[in-house]
Amino acid sequence: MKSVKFILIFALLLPGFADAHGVLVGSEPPAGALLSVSPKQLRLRFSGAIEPALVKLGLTREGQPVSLASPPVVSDDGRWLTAKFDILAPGRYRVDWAVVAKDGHKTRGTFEFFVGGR
Ligand SMILES: [Cu+2]
Repeated sequence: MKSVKFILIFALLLPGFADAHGVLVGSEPPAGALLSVSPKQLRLRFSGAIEPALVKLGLTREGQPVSLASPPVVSDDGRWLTAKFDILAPGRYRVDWAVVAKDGHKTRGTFEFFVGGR
């Protein structure tokens, strides 16, 4: 009986956590990746649908902004954010993202990946 109570409380404290919020659940390339060749695009996967009009995505190389080939695109289901860019020179890249989930929650984060090793 105790364990049932615990599960119920847990469920109430985290209503739809995995579904509703714009939590980053993965990316291509993944955080910390060491890539031997330039990726053609960057994809971010979110736990819930995000608002396409409120996406902020920045890419920098060694602190210098890298321009995207076109504005980032949000998939029809709202869970993928894709940005394309030209060939990336070797270096350390940092991705800064900020999104608003369909339920209004704002999330943001940052991660790095490396092209051409370190
Ligand atoms: Cu939410």
